[in-house]
Amino acid sequence: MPPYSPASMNGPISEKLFEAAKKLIPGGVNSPVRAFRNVEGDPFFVRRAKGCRIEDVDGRSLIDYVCTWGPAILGHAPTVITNTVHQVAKEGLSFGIPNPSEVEIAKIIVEWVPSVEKVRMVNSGTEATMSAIRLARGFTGRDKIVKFEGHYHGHVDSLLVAAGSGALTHGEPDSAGIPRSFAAETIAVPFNLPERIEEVFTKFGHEIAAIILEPYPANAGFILPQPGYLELLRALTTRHGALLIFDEVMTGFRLAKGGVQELTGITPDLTAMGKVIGGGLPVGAFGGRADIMDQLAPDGPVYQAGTLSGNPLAMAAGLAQLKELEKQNGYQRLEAIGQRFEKGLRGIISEKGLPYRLNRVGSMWCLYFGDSEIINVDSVQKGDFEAFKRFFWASLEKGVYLAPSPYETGFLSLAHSDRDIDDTLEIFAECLG
Ligand code: KE4
Repeated sequence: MPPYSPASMNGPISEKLFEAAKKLIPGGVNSPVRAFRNVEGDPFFVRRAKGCRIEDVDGRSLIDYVCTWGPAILGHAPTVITNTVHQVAKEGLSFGIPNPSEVEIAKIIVEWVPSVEKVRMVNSGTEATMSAIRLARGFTGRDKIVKFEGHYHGHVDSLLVAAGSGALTHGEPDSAGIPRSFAAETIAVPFNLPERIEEVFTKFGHEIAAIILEPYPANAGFILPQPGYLELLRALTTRHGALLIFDEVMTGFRLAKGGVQELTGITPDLTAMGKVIGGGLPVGAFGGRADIMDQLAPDGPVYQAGTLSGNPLAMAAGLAQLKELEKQNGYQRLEAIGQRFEKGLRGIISEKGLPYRLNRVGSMWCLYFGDSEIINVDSVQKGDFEAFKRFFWASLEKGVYLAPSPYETGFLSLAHSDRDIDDTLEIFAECLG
């Protein structure tokens, strides 16, 4: 087993920057998962990124499988987006007044996502899920929200209960600073256990405003719903007059034009979106049934707002990305890239007789260092995190950047060529087992 190295591998400029950053920014980072705490090292700093590669400030070039946590589906800094942003920026950066690109992106989202009849743009995935649950509470007049352990919906007070992603990393599933009264209105249950969610609805059905979930949970690795489970959630919410909210901030526009709801044919009442629709700029969105969305101000009583919501630059970047995905037949090509990656990695695992599991759908994947069936975050936590850490550092040392946590999903982009995938698999063969 190659020993894993602490971040002594970071170059001198990264080290200096991190020392300075820690004096100015909490933990030296603007988002906790970037702090490399789950791999017990220090983060490096990036100077530039292009295609499937990132270059750190000390000149080290890495093949990137994090893709800025999902948005870089075409790869980093695609010319079609950077050229568009340059052009549009000359006309203005933000107006705070309606602009044509807001209508254009809303049209595409409504066309692509089966359940969305109306959509509102915001500036992050967190804003999207926060607004969606407020809207669900306003529409139903109920207070309780049901979520699943290990599902992460951004840092929303009501949803940082038994959360995934960075919250798991810091071993504080429930964040400090959340009033007990807030957490009391959130019911967290294990995913993929039908009897548990049925119990909740038997007990609280008439008080539940909505279930919110990641339909393919991607903040505790990458988990798939058991057959019939999403259908059960749809039936329970319909029967009890609660709403079904799909958090597709990660999966939306990544796994298909219409995300998981297109792949599964399950129609939620509301959908939270983000990442890919921003083309790398800050964007989120939430949308769904018109009768629900019309409850939003200024037409309805549910208030929601944002200075930079729908700003022309972010809309232009998102539009350029979505149109290019369609033009390049992106989802089909991503599936082919995913198949090459999966076939190669499965070959390595079986050749070495490693007790590991690999989940992949399209361009999202996760390698689990353990052989228990992965049905929810409890099964993920049984994994061998030491083996993950060794793999992370060994891969980084050889030029492959993976998410610095076993709770995160890996991504592929249209910029990952056959050569990049084959080079990566060669490195994985050296670093695994
Ligand atoms: P943002 O507020 O970070 O834009 O989106 C929150 C969010 C909501 N819903 C889902 C399913 C998400 O995955 C996210 C954010 N994803 C994490 C990655 N696991 C972002 C990385 C980070 O926190 O820095």
